[in-house]
Amino acid sequence: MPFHPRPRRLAQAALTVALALFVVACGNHPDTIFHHRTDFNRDVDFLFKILLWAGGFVFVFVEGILVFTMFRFRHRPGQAEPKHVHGNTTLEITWTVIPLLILALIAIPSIRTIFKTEAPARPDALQVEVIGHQWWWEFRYPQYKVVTANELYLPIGRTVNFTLHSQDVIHSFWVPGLAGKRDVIPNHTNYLWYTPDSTGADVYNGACVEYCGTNHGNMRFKAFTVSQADFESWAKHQATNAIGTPPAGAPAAPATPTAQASIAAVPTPAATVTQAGFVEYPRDKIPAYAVPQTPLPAGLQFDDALLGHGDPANGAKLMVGQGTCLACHAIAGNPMMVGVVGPNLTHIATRTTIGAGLYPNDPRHLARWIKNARMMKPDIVMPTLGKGQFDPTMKSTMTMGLTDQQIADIVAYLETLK
Ligand code: HEC
Ligand SMILES: [Cu+2]
Repeated sequence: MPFHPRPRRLAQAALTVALALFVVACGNHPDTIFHHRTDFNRDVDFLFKILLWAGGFVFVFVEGILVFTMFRFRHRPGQAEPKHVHGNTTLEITWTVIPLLILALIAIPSIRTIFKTEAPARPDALQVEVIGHQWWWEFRYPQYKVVTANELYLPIGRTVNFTLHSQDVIHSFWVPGLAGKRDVIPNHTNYLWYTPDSTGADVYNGACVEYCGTNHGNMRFKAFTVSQADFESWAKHQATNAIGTPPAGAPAAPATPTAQASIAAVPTPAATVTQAGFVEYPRDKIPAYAVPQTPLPAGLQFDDALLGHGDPANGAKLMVGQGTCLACHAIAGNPMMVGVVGPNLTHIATRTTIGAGLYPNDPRHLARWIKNARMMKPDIVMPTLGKGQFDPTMKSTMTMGLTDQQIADIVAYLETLK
């Protein structure tokens, strides 16, 4: 039987697919760029609409003339060949001037928006340094002396000026719900500023959008927009040391303790004192779209019964000892923990995710992360540390390594770093 393509059926199917894509793309997805939650997105949206309408008008007009011509001047039986014409100055000027006007119409607001968004941020802006690492984000708030990772807090109504650097390769920084993307380039500083202005606190997903290696797709982050008061409170808290904060009334720790003395003084979980009210975005208010759903790798076992009974004091010791965590991680207040290779862990317990937005930050995930981070996120710098674990990057088995009990102790300690 010969094959008869059915153009009408095909056209119907194509239209359905196109409509479905349109609905998905323009729907109210939380990560859509069509949110108007910053001056930046509003300006870009204004441009987008001008382009859409101007382009739409040109399309309908040109196609209309085309279709009209096709029917009106089609060949009819017995018709003589029409007259051939060459050159028509009026027509040519007209069809040069009209596109010129359309381009001018587009260019003026485009250039205005480019100049506006490329201009330096207002001097009183909140400064946030963004440092891209393979494959996580470092965030620094120099005005508040805060260093954190993978989770941004932004005050509503205050302009934030991002200074973008990369530690290694080219990344790109994007929170679609808040503003456009901007490249994060080594040995070069880029800037991006905008003012979150949503009426309520909100959570946004961010991601790296410039291919940067194996885990490019696992280089995510979150942005929490909160009230200015909550932001101040959060920042004040983040600037404190979660460890060794003297309980109310206790004498302050010596300004420059010797390394040995401070390790001994480290594990005082009960002493985590929070003067500030707002410490983190309430976890029960985080919408589902901002909670990571990455499944745990099959074959990575951990004795979960140990969790919740770990010894934080021993965990703190392991981190600067056998665990080797000190080589890469910093915990403010512990002079031994000053590593800069990995994320700052000073207030790790106030973050909702680990591994750059890949997993929820809870004891189950933390324990497995410490046991075999490279199974959780391939080829990262953080080594496989669990005893007897196979390191998929080194292709070797850890004979020394940490036992589940030791890992449970470390988790217990990390959980105190509120
Ligand atoms: C050789 C360096 C290195 C060592 C040693 C190391 N880490 Fe890491 N760690 C990293 C890097 C790099 C990351 C970020 C990985 C990523 O998300 O791509 C990380 C991520 C983490 C995270 C998640 C942080 C976040 O905000 O996402 C935790 C928790 C963590 N490490 C704990 C530990 C503990 C506990 C130890 C010691 C038992 C340890 N690490 C040893 C390099 C290291
Ligand atoms: Cu990246």
